[in-house]
Amino acid sequence: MALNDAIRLTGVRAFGTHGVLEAEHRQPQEFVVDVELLVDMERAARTDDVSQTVNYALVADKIVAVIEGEHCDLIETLAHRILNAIMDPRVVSAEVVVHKPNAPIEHPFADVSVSIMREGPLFAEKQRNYVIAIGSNLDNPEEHVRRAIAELSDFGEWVDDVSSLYRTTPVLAPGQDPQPDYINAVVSITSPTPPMAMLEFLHMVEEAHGRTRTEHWGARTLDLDIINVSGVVSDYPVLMLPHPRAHERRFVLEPWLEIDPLADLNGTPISQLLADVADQHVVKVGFGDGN
Ligand code: PH2
Ligand code: MG
Ligand code: MG
Repeated sequence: MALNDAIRLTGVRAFGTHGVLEAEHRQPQEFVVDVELLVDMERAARTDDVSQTVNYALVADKIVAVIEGEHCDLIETLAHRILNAIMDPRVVSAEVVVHKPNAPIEHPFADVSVSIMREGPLFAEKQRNYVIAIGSNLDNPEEHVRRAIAELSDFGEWVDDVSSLYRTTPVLAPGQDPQPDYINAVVSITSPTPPMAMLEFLHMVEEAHGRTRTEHWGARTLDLDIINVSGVVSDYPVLMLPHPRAHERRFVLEPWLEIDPLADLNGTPISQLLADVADQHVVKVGFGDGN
């Protein structure tokens, strides 16, 4: 990951009524904002696609909307509002500087500003609960699934719970060629690893199992999908959270329910979601820990 790539947008100017003094509430004055967004640009550069990065024109729109919006007394508050407005799942970290060049200061001065910095929601290091779905339907699938579970702990991830293994009928796209049955399981992990780093790590484990990506939803030796991360919501195409198809997959919901009977997806209990997918075929074949 190229976590130090940066977008800098400086000198965004607009008028607002922010300030402690009564006169400032009535008479708009100028605020100037600089932002620095660390955004991994590798994918955007490779695809030349603006949706893979942060669109700076939209960032400027959001900054101006906050400056022209609801009054606050402090530029500290303004900086926080701007930071919240421009935060995006793609942002590794963001710095916001708010200048108030005509602040009511009774002495000659050049500038006054505040700056704040935050890590982005998918990059911040804090303890999180990961729900990870495991699947395999090639070259001794049970073995791939059991080994993958062991490897997560070997690499230092704290695996809290492991479901049974389930033999499941492939859920395929219309017209897709038939595939062998899958072995699926779900594990829960508590980890300080940020979601984007976890995604890279899981891809590395998939690759070590000889995973190749030729066909969409093709048969595979190992698939490790992040289903849920402490309820974090992301519409970043590289890592959508919670997993956008989990709610309609019995092969995910049933093992997950086994290890967390109270789990929900976007507020709907998974026990309830399971009722709608009862026609999909899954059968328990054993425990992930080998017992
Ligand atoms: N994974 C898919 C597509 N279909 N079907 C089953 N039963 N199990 C899977 O893990 C699975 C699938 C794409 O990841
Ligand atoms: Mg998958
Ligand atoms: Mg996958």
